[in-house]
Amino acid sequence: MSRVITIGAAQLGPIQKAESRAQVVARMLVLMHQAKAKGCGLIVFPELALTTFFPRWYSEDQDEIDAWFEETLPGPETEPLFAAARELGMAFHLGYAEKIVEEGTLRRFNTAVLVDAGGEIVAKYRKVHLPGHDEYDPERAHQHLEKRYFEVGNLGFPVWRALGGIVGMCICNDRRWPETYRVMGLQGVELVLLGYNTPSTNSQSDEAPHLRAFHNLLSMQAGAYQNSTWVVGVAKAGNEDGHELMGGSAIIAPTGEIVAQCRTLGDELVVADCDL
Ligand code: CDV
Repeated sequence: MSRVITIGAAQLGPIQKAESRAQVVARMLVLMHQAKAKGCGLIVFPELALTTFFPRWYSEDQDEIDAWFEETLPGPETEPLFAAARELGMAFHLGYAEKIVEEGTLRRFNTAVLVDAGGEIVAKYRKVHLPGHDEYDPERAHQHLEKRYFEVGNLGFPVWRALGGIVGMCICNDRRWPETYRVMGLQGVELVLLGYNTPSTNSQSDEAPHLRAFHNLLSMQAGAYQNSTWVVGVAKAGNEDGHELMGGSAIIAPTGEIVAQCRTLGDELVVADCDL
């Protein structure tokens, strides 16, 4: 028996440091309506989708840092996404910076949620593999301060019975590690959702952009094939304040084949009918 869900991979083009959440959410709503017109039951947005990729900027000012984080979800600026899910009857996956008090301790994570078509958060994942460094590094063309701004995720790699199947999530650098998919594979995962912000170049090596794009797809296609799962990998792409992020957002079948892929570095929706 087939269980088909139509999925939209909603790549976001660049978000500049000065751009507001309201501006970004307006772009996301356009993509949600496009997805609805194409029959999507789920739309997938990137890692840290609501702002520029702020870990490239060093700061010692905690107020300045906290301005990148969400203390509530939905909050006043993100509520329109939840309202659109309810109005359109469409689930969404969203990456964001989470600031939360847990057991009396203030904590910050690089997080993703799955929101169902009723606008309820039904699954939450916190990034485990945090790349980069925790102090200012003058050798780098851009900083990558995830180790400064986030704690390692404390939820493991669970799966959820949702959307008529078994769904898992991971975030960006997690996609490069076989155990990410394997832990979910051993729980029977059928659909892995992930967002990424990946620089097109590495200022510490001479790796060419085409090789980095190959590694992006290699990791996700291998994870899909070796665990017989759909993988939906969605980029935030393009030039953010002078720094290039790769695109290449893709919907990958359990065979390892790419069935839909973005061609631009801007806001772009690609869609596939995914039989779980
Ligand atoms: N946001 C990320 O986790 N980016 C890493 C880069 C820094 C290599 C990635 O694995 O794509």
